[in-house]
Amino acid sequence: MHMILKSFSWALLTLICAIASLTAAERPNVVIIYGDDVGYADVGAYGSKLIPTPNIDKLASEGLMFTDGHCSAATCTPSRFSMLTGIHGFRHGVRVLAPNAPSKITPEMFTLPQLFKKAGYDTAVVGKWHLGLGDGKTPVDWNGAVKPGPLEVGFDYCFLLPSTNDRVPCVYLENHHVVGLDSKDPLFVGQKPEGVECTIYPDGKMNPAAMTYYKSSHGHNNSVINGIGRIGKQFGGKSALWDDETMADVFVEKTKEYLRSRKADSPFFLFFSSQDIHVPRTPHPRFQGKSKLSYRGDAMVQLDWAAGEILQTLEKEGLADNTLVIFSSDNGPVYDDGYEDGTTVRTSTQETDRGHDGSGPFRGGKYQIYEGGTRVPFIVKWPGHIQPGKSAAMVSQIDFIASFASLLDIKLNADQAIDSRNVMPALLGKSDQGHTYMVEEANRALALRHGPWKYVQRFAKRGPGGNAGGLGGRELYHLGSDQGEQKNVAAANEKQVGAMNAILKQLVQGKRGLRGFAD
Ligand code: NG6
Ligand code: CA
Repeated sequence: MHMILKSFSWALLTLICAIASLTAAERPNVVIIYGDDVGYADVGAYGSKLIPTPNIDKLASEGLMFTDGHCSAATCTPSRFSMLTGIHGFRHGVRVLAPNAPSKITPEMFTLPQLFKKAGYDTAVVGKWHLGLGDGKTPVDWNGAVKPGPLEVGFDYCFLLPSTNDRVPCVYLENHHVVGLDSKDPLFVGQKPEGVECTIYPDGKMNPAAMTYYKSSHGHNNSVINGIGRIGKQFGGKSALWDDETMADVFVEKTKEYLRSRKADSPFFLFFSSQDIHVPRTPHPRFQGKSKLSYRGDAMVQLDWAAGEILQTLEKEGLADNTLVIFSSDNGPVYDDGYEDGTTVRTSTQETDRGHDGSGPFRGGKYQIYEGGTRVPFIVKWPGHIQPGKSAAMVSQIDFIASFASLLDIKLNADQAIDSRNVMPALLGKSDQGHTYMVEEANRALALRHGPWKYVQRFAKRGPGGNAGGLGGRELYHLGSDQGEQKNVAAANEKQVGAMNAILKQLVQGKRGLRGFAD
């Protein structure tokens, strides 16, 4: 009897363990650590020699490092929009947003955090948003509840840099409210109602001397806040101003608080969206001089530190074993991007940061349709589930929704996340096959990757998502033999150009999205 009981309880225990591990395996925590303007070769593991990134390198050595991993566009807003909705930005005319822009994600769209919520996850975003706030019908009330925003599109918690660090308002937003706002100094963005008294910041155009941190070379010269000229006008909200040099510390601390409050049996999705290494680059003094470059390299050291803090916190809290971590970026590298921070060094043939080329072997960077614009560091780690190594599979962040839907066994409707396709086998390293075709977006240009070929179509005015996109020139590159996109072979391969043009047209005009086509 005793023996029977013993073996029965053993069997029961095994069963419970099996269910528990099955549940854990089916529902890992998911953390996306997202850099801003981090290029392919800004990470040591991807070739950077002058910027130490030991924490991201360790992640790369413990996970799967993609060498053909992409964000969907060469700028922030469309990339983030695509990652969170699984829809290409050009379908909704998504471009870099102004400080006061309304939410680009609208209530009828299905989002990545909503997918996780369907699977019982808690969801959070900490850091840069830049996807717009408010419904566009009534102006956002920065002194009241700022919404709709992340909480209305699937996140349970948010702590945000509302737009970009070079745009106003220079305040943090926690859930619906600006942090540390004093009602006696109300906050306005764009313009101030007449008769209301609040702090007036220097205007960079009239008062360039106010830009004491560094000068703006172009564009960034509206409100000067913390000695830095910004895009857009802010009035009031002085008590709520962020401190640029401690922004990384603040985001890391908020993230740690979030991770410490997690329970082992309840999965979570965390989107850590760093402002590094976007301009104005303002690394904390303890990181200044830590790379062999200038502000840009030091900001990357700061991002690596932040990634390390998050990864160590996962370890300390006992969460690491069941957490799938992704490290990537929203677009390729840029050097001088509007501030005289001394980053850009120009030679007659190249623009780099003291010889450091953040796109590595690829051409171009941020804003551009060449590979450097969207081919970014892309690392996925999930202990026990992903064999460490490298993968050449072509994958994109736009596929996260369909891929996690497959992992979590959730069915997407045909009209949800229409451009997102399941590449989970590639993300887990179970297959070395990524997509056979993929669309890349940049300013006034689209590209189609297909096998070894890349076809680029430029538009005279706006992209096809806007109106009247007149046709510009066509380019064709054979990435198999010319990964640096140096030789446009369109003229010699008219048939290939025609075929790819036809596919791209179908993909762009088709209402069923990329998922509606056989891969
Ligand atoms: C550009 C800004 C640039 C940056 C970019 C958006 C100027 C001259 N340049 O318009 O500094 O803010 O928009 O970057 O204003 S992104 O990473 O958010 O897409
Ligand atoms: Ca960016």
